[in-house]
Amino acid sequence: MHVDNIIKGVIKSNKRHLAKAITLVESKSLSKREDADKLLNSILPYTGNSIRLGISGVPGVGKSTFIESFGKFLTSIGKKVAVLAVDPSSKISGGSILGDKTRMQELAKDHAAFIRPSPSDESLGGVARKTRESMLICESAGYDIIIVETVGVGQSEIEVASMVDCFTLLQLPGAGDELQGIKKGIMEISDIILINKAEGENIHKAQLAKSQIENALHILKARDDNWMVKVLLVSALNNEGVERFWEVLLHFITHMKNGNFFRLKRKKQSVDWMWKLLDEELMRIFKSDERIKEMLVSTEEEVRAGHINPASAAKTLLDVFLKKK
Ligand SMILES: Nc1nc2c(ncn2[C@@H]2O[C@H](COP(=O)(O)OP(=O)(O)O)[C@@H](O)[C@H]2O)c(=O)[nH]1
Ligand SMILES: [Mg+2]
Repeated sequence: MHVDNIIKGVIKSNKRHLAKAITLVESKSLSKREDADKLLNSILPYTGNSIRLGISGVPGVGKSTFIESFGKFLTSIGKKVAVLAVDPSSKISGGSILGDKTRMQELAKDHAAFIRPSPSDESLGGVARKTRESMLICESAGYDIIIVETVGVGQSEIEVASMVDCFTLLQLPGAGDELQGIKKGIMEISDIILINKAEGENIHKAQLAKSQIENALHILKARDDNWMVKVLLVSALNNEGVERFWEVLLHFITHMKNGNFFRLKRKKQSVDWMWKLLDEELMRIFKSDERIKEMLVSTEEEVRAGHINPASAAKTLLDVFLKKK
């Protein structure tokens, strides 16, 4: 299919074209990349109008179940929802725990929903880039809410937090988790915290977790945007707390827009992204330079052996790269 047709289809919100457009930006071929860039430039005027929501948490906490429940709620009130996954594990497992569609079967059947699993065979950096681009494509196709699901292990949630308007963390009821969250610095980047599986005999534990987390949040330093992080109890399985989450999410967005933080955050994210791409590309060019390739192994070895200090090794490599030597 010609890229111009794909563009037209995406803007008309045709799901088949949307899927093709995402496949295009996911492609590794350089010739496809030109088409992908053309597509991204063409759709740019149609982007920026949705709510970008990140959902994170440890495997098994109930992210997919929650997204399905929340997604169905959203379509029931007339919203269009797109779900994308950032799943660094898909590279290893070949299949994706996040893209596990069996958990979103209902939502997948919904005409107003679009679900796309994480591209497999990719580094985290690659997945993050593709997810950002896919997010923009879904926006231009008129999706009101874009949900990015990521597994709560290490760097992937930082990546996702830096591409969304609202970062929501799912926690399990019970002690320990909340403290772990603080240690890893996830609390600092979370705008809303949901304690999932808060039903039946879990309720008491969930309430305890809620107050522990709230106490922990008080200790964190005040945020630049003055938002007070909300902690809610939900049961994704029983569709409980989903509507309340929507209210809080809207409240958060309004808060951010009123204080002019919303635009600032997105602008900062765009500029940060540009720098990130520049960093990556410069590094790629550096490492693929013939003379650098020749020197790299031996230079590393000399640094390791303590024969040259790291600073002068770096300087020599740069000088060679910049053809000063
Ligand atoms: N009891 C209970 N189980 C849940 C709830 N949400 C999810 N689960 C279960 O927890 C397991 C993991 O859910 P899943 O959505 O795949 O978690 P993910 O790995 O975070 O995406 C599944 O067996 C779900 O049925 C909930 O609110 N209550
Ligand atoms: Mg999942």
